[in-house]
Parts: sequence; structure tokens; C-alpha cells
Amino acid sequence: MKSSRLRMRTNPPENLDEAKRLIAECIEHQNQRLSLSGLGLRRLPEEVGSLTWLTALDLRDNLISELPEFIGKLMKLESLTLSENPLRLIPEELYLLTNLRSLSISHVQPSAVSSTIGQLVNLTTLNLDDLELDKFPDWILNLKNLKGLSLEGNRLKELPDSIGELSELEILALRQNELKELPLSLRGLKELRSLIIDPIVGIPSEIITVFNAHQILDYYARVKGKRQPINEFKLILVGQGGVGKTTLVHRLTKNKYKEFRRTPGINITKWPVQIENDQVHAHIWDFGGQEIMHGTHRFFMTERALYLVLISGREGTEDHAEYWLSLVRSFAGFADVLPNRSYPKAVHPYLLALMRKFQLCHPLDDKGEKYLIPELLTKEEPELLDKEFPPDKCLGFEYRYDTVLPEGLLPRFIVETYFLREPKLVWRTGAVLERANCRALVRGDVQGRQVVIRVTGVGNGQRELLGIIREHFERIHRSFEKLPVTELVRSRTTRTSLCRTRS
Ligand SMILES: Nc1nc2c(ncn2[C@@H]2O[C@H](COP(=O)(O)OP(=O)(O)OP(=O)(O)O)[C@@H](O)[C@H]2O)c(=O)[nH]1
Ligand SMILES: [Mg+2]
Repeated sequence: MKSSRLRMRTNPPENLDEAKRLIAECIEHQNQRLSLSGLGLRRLPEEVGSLTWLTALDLRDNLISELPEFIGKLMKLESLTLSENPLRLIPEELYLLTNLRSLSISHVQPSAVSSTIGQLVNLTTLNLDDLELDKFPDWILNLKNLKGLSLEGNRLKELPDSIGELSELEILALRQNELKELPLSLRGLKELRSLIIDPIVGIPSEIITVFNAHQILDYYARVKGKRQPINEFKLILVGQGGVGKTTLVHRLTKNKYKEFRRTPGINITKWPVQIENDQVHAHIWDFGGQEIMHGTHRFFMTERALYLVLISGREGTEDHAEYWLSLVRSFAGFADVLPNRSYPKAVHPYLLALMRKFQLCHPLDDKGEKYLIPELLTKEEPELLDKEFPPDKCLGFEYRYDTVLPEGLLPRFIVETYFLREPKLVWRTGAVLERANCRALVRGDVQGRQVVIRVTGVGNGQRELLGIIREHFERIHRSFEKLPVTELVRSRTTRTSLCRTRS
């Protein structure tokens, strides 16, 4: 539905002779369609007013600034294209075109778009692209037969709830506006099959490009309300060993110099940064640069992160930049399949073994054909868990992380405890575990930097299950060089907490 925009105009000479020839031809053959597009016309030739049998008139890409009143005589018109003209004014007589089904009036002067169009109640397609509209024109709501509406390239900040009254709408195009939200009334449009929007308002591009209108809107309805600005980003430092990555992290976060040993694996450091009025947190991922670790970097290189490649600049290191840049390029865009060319089948067992070694996945069957990768699970927790695990009836335990709850921690816990899990009750940051008639809810909150554990059941089984869970957490905590965490035991009866800190 998008017209070409911001086209360079060189004011071509007016080709009136060609226009007259086409009109004469139309009269001779009583043609129902006439195109006078791209002829540099400054005004519409008067002869057009006599073509009362026309059903389609295309005036696209001319220099017409006023549409004459005689347009109202073309009462059989079903399709009218006025786009890409410096059109300032449309006459009131336009309302006489009661048969008009399709009107394209994109990329004209905003003053040309008036409520007169709202009287064309039989319109099924309306294109209002590139008009600098900063408000949704109310008169559109009169056009109850609209099936296709395009409002791209405007400055719309919001849409009215009443857009849900356009019950015939099948296609709605809204790209390149300033929309921050969508009205949920769009979900009531039963015929809507194509919603063309930018990745705005918490709807990631992965959803927009793959799903149909209703799937997009259902997703939006689920996340709306839960949304809040995270104000966080991921900064990934890569480069050869000894190039100075860890030293730079220390300088950025502490503004101090210190000598470090080689980084084994990955260190994640939180770095608060003030950006305008917002306090933003960067999570800096500092990779060990020794060659032996390069193979595992790929698992952590994700899209939507800021990459910083460090090179030493010494002689003989010229190739390093290219090496790291291509590594970032090839892996950062890789979100669930292994392309055959880069990953022939023969290397799959090796990759899987590597992923299992780093506890990034676990097998779901004995044949080794299906694997669960917790980092690819949905973020959404199954519903009603709070009802099933009421705090006052559960054995409660909490971990609070002073600086950061490392992103990989919960997926690793999920991999380690898969044998205790109820089928399907697992999401990216938590799971429900089961053992000897006792059940445990393990719920991680990465933003809130805490893990909450609630265990239901009776007798010793409850304590045993909590003990197993804690054992896993403690082992994982120990594998991080420095991870200050406070443990809280929740008492059901007195509601007090006992705590212990380790770092
Ligand atoms: N001359 C110079 N030396 C630096 C600079 N930055 C770091 N170094 C030194 O380079 C050595 C390695 O620094 P690190 O920050 O540990 O290097 P790294 O990239 O984290 O190394 P790995 O953890 O093995 O990947 C240390 O001796 C630092 O003091 C710099 O800007 N100039
Ligand atoms: Mg280092």
C-alpha cells in the first residue's frame, strides 16, 4: 500500500498534447479507464468533465494543485488516483461520486485531505500516505465499508478506540508513524488479516513479520500492561587475549586501573550510565580472549546487543579486527537454525556436545533427537501459579543478588534439574519441579535480581525438595567468581525472614 515517497521532482514540461490525445482516444472508444499520470499537467483539461462514462481515472504524478468542480460530473467513477500532486484543494462536488470505491490521495498537500472524503461512504480502499497527518481524521469513521486503509508515513501518535468501528477492515497499514500504542479495539475487527506496522510498542519484528493481524494483536494484548521500560542494554566486549578488555571494563565501571589475570570464560559487570534523564544499566559481557574459548562465544553472541571489538594496534595484529568483526557478524544474527552451508550435519553432534558441556541444553528423549534450549523458551510464566503456590501455605526461600542475576543462571538451573520437572511447566526464567508428591515453584526475576522458591506438600518431602533445589543453586553460584547473594528463609507462621549472605 506504500507509495514511493520523497521523490525528486524536476517539474517536467506539461505534456498537454499527449493528454488531449489520450482524452480524444477515450472519447472515440468510449474507454472506461483513463490514465493521465506523469504528464506534468498543471491543471486537469476541461474535456475530462465530459467523460461521464469513466469508471477509473488516474492522475498520479502531475503538478495539479486544484481539482476542478467538474470532477463531480464523473458520477460513474469507481477508482480515482490523485496521489503525488501538489494538490491543495478538493472541491465539495467530490461527494457526488457516490460510486467511488477506491481513492488514492497520498503525497499531496495536507490541506487537500478534508471531511468531504468522509462523505464517500461506499469507499472500500483509501490511501492517505505521506500527508503529515498528526491526528487520525475522525471522518474516516464514516467510511464503514472500508476494507483497506493506509496511513503510512504520517505523524500519527495514537489511534482512536473508535477505529474498532470499521468492522469491514481487512488491511490496515501504519508504518512510519510515531505510534507508541495500539488500541485494543483493533482485536474486535474480525475481518482484519493484515496489520502492517513497525516494530513498535513492545511488538518485536519477529512477531510482526511472521504472524497475521490477530496473532500480532493477541500478543500485544498479552504484553500490554505488563510493559515497563527496562532501561538496560547488553554491551559485549570481544578481542584477542590480553588486548585489554577487562582493564577497560574496570576503567568504565570504577574509573580505576588494575591488573587482571586472564579472564576464564565470561564476566558480566553491571554499569550504571546516565543517558539524558534516564538511569540506564549496561550489562557488560567481557569474554576471555584466549583462542580456546572462541568456539563458545557463539552461544552468547546475540542480536540487539552493542558489540565493542578491541584490537591492540600492534604490528602483526591487522587481521584481528576482521576476524572478530566477521565472528560477530556471523553469530549475532543467528535467533534457531543451523544453516547447512556453515553447519553441515556432520558438525551437529559436536555442537550439541559443546552446548551440553556448557549446560545450554538438555536432551528431551533417549534417541538424542530432541533438545530443550531454555534460553529459547518463552518468557511468559504459565498462569495461576500464584494460586497453586500460596505463600502462606508454602515453604519459602529466596535468593537476592546484590549486583546482577546473571542471564545464564536460570537456564542452567533448568538444564540441571530437568529430571525433576513437571512436563511443560518451564519458561525462560523458571520452572515447576516435582518429587515425592511435593511440588516446587522456582521463579526467577532477572530485573528484580531475585529467585523465589515456594514448595508445597507435606512432611519431609517438602524440605528434601527444597534442599535439592538449593544444592543446585549453590553449585551454580560457586561457579561464578564473585556473585554476592543473600539467602532468605521465609517463615510461614511468624512471617519473619532469616538471612545469610555469601559472596
Ligand atoms: N599499554 C597498554 N596496556 C594495556 C592497556 N589496557 C590493558 N593493558 C594491559 O594489557 C594486559 C592485559 O589486559 P586485560 O585487560 O587483562 O586483557 P583482556 O583482553 O581482558 O585479556 P583476556 O581476559 O585474556 O581476554 C594487562 O597487563 C594490562 O595492564 C592499554 O590501553 N595500554
Ligand atoms: Mg580479560
